[in-house]
Amino acid sequence: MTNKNYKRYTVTSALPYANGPLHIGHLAGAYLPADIFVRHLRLQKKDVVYVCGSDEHGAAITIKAKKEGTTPQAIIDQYHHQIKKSFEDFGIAFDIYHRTSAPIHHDLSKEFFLNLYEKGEFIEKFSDQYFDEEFQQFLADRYIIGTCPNCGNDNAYGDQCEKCGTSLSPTELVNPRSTLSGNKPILKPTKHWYLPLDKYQPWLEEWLLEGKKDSWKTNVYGQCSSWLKQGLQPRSMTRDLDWGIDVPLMEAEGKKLYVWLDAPIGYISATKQWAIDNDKDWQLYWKKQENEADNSCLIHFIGKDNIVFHCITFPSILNAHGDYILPENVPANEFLNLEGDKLSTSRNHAVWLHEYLEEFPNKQDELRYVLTSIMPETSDSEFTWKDYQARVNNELVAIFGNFVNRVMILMHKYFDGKVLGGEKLKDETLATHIETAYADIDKYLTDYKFRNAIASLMDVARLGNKYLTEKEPWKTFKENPEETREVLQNCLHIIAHLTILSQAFLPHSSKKLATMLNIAVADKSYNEVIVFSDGHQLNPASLLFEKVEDEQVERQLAKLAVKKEEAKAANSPALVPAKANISFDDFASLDIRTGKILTAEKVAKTKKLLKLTVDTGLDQRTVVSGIAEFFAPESIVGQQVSILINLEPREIKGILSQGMILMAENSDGKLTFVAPKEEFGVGSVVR
Ligand code: B3M
Ligand code: ZN
Repeated sequence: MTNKNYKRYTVTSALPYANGPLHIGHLAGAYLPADIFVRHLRLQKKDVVYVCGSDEHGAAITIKAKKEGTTPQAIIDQYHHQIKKSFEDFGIAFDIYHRTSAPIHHDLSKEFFLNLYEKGEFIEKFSDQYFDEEFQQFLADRYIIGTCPNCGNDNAYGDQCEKCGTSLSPTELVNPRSTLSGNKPILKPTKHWYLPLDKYQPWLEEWLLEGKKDSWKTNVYGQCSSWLKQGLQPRSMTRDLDWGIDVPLMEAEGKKLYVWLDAPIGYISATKQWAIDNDKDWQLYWKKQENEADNSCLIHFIGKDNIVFHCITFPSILNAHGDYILPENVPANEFLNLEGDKLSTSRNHAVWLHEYLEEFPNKQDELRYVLTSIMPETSDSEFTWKDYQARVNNELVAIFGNFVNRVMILMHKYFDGKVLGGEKLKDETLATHIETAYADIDKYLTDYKFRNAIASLMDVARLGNKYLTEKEPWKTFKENPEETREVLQNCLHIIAHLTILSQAFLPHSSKKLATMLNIAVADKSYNEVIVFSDGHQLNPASLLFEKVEDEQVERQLAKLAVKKEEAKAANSPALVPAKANISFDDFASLDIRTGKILTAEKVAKTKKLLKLTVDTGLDQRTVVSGIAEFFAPESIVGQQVSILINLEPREIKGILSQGMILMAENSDGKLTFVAPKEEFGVGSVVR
């Protein structure tokens, strides 16, 4: 990795849309890895700024507002605060959590647009865009869905297929439909400003394909190179929308900046705001410095659906602007699944962070631990509650917690919790192991291998637990209390190292450890050895981690099952509303009989119609019925039916139809005969 020699770091996590709460997939994807990475840098005393914020523009917001019958402003206010709180609760240590509705962000985004505009970078063109006639609205991005021409996903958006990651323009969708009316949209001309990605392609090939071959993760590099192979197209940077940042041109009244133009600029405006609040110079973190060696190292943590925007579009914009540094790395994660199924906000198949904390109060680190251990670093991975339970119980509780607890209890039992002074571990093997752990964790984190890194942390706890079990200091105390003390103090040193090492991964637990050890550990860097003074008094032992019981797992599984049922009910097409009441006489006037189909044939030149001869008991009559798409003529000869025989005869396609066959239609549009179940004979009255 080339990250090592930088003086300064600018780390970003994807700005979540402020249109819903956060779930475990968000945390595992773009926030937990970044947080660990940043904490690790800070522990090395590096100069780092870590920024994030709510993405408050784009169709994601307006669609949500429409769905809830409220305003975009109300939506972003609600979710911005909820999301911010979840991040705080889980210890995601941003230097600032900003929002893209802030004026400073609007200003900077307009400045970027104008900078490129004045350089003549944009292609201005009128083109035909989809328009919903019923709603009198152009259909940008998520307002239009259709089939992805690349992977066949039926629900690809107008700007991107989230299944295969390809960036699209609406006219590339097969079978486009409006998400407003469901109708097929029409094409209408409108003017927009396009970023000429095709023109930047040669530069991207050099900067990315050649420059990042060895340093970027293969899942990220692979996606980028496949897009570049396909050849890039100009992308419109403006939209016909009424929510977002105004395009700062007179002739563009009513148009807004594309959300994927402004959102990544949100990283920069957040840094600007942070700099104002903290008396810093934001330009050190974003602008090219006179001496290249002084440039900050820019790293974007994201989920895989955001790769194209962070690896192709945003770098192209930064490069076209010219004053800005480019990302050194974009360590995107793949997706996390839940109990064998994709996480889904719309189907409510998720573990929401705020709900988790209601059920597992103060157990942030347990979730951080499990999610880091199964992080979808190179391929999709799977969260299950059983696995959560197993990792908490067998690793955090049985190894880490158990080790710490036994040492603390024995220290109090034998030595009143008083430590003798002395700096070091008096066991060479242990010391070497621990030194290796520091080096391994550093190497893994530099390579964005979070799973390996947290396994190395757990190995230190495992080492201590094993050492304690082998030495059995409780057996030596009577005859050789010196030895007991030495073993336990060695263990205390291991706990001190665990306290430092777990700061990046399990910050809440690290604090608990520090409290037990009675040491101030906040902001301890890796290089600071914890030294106990002579007679240092330990605090009483407290439980570091608690077992997850079977009932808790079952409750979570049951909860998911309920959500699944609710979502099914909510997402199933609405039932046809009830009709107005009729009188009994109205009903009695209907003459419905049992009958039997004698012959059936297709009505020429129609798709839907069958000509039937029906025995009603009273007569044999002709009925034209619209069921040809569901039943082959030969398959229904002999079928019992209910037939309304006193319906006014009607001529259909030149055939006189005398009556109506009763059919039921379900929400899938499937038809079935409403008829006696047993052989019943014709002519019976239905009432
Ligand atoms: N809000 C998309 C997302 O939440 C988008 C990320 C912006 S990062 C600049 O997936
Ligand atoms: Zn696709």
